Amino acid sequence: MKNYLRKIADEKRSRLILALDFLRETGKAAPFLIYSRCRHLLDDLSDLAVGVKIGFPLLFSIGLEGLRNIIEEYRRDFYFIADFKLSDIPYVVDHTLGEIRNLGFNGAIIQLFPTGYGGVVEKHRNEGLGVYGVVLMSHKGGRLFENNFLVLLEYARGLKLDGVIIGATRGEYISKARRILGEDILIISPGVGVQGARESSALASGADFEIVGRSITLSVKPKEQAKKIVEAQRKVMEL
Ligand code: NUP
Repeated sequence: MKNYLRKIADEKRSRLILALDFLRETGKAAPFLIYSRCRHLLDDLSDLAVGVKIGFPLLFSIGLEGLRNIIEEYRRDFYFIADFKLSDIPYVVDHTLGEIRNLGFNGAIIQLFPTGYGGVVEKHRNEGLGVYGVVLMSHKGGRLFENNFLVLLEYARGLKLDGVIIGATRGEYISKARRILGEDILIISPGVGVQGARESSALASGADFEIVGRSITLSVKPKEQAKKIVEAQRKVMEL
């Protein structure tokens, strides 16, 4: 499934994944208005963003049917990643990944620290769902992740995940992970913009994709913001 992500990335000459969490109207406007703002944003970014990452904020804004419709309408333009921070017993994660695939998502992010996910990951990867594991979060104070960085990374490698999540704010860890993982497993980095990492800095450290949310979605000029980020990425990656 990650081949589809790579294909779109090459076509668009971009490494930008949009975190579609909050819009300027979130919490103030009716679901149908948020839904229509999402569509406008995705239309605006269709040449710039490669993927769209969706989690609880958008689910609570537009509901499951809203998500299903957005994915159905834009599945030819974007790679859709579900980010529901799964960290339950394998049975429940297995069920949830199945529902995520039924909704039309191309990939899903799971937490790795519960471990015990070998069979579940293999099953869903075989059925065509990309699985990405959190190795090091982007926020300050993720001390337990830091202390267990190498253990989580080795676990991710053993699971043959499609990719790992390492915060863009943690450039030195991205470089370390790249050296250990080689080229087979993608490194996807959130934390660009509002959380402090500069656009393209994660790519320069060795990441494959950057996840950007609020600095685009809350901007009054989202397309210009996205363009600025993608142009910086093109320079670093010589796209
Ligand atoms: O370590 C992580 N940091 C992080 O910000 C793992 C994540 N999945 N995210 C997600 O990336 C977070 O849930 C949000 O959807 C996005 C970053 O958004 P923003 O800070 O650019 O608005």
